Amino acid sequence: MKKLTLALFFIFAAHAQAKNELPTKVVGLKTPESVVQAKDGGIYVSEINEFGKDGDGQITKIDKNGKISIFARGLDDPKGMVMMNHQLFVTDKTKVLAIDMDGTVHVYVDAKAFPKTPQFLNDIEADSFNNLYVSDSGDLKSGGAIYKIDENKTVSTVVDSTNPAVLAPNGLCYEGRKRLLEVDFESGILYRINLMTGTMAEVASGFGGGDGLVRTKTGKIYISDWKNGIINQVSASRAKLVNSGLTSSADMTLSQNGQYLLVPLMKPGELEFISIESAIK
Ligand SMILES: [Ca+2]
Ligand SMILES: [Ca+2]
Repeated sequence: MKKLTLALFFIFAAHAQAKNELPTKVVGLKTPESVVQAKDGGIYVSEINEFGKDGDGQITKIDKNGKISIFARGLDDPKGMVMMNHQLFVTDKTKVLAIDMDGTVHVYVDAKAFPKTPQFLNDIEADSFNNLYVSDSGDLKSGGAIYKIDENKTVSTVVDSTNPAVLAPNGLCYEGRKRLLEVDFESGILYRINLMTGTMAEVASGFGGGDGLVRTKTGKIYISDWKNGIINQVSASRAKLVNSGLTSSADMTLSQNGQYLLVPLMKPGELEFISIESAIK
């Protein structure tokens, strides 16, 4: 605990601190991949730590007062996260975990529950009907899939690589009306998937190593590009650059107040807070 306090700290912008707002940066994280902010303001960050090493992954929590603690430990390579019904759901290699709000970790579905053994579970999203959606990025170039996990923990295939548009699905975002947005890490194409039929329609392209996918209340869509360290906005059917100079910008989220993109920078081990207003140039 002492070590963690020393290793991790906030960097506040003077004006942000005065207004008791979010910090601008958290440093000292261990290969952070994904972040979510709960309704109570608590921020959870998944940390892979060493890639491919089991047991060293963890979830760090930053509470609304800026207090940092390890929320759950003993994970393998945790990645995407989503809150649903007061539990935090996390993808971890070939399984999905459910973590109670006291940090107790349960296996929600294991590798055997999937129609085909997953290779690289990545993002996870919830709809308003207690269903979860998870992307399998395959070998990060091809062979991926997207699965649905219903409230009875039955796993079914939404799309798989029999569809040539499916290479390495990564970021997911439920749009409502049984439609799921998905960005592919290999092709950099944003798709809208009809969850009733499994059909995929191209929305926009040019997102490089598309990773985090965020949709604001007013319908603006932002996508982080892990390979190029940039953030784009969807503008018509193209990628429009809104932020650059990042490194391995991974699965970002929108702050609860809608004013910041919270962006994990995987290799530098940082969580960057980017004001939406400053992101729009
Ligand atoms: Ca690990
Ligand atoms: Ca991801």
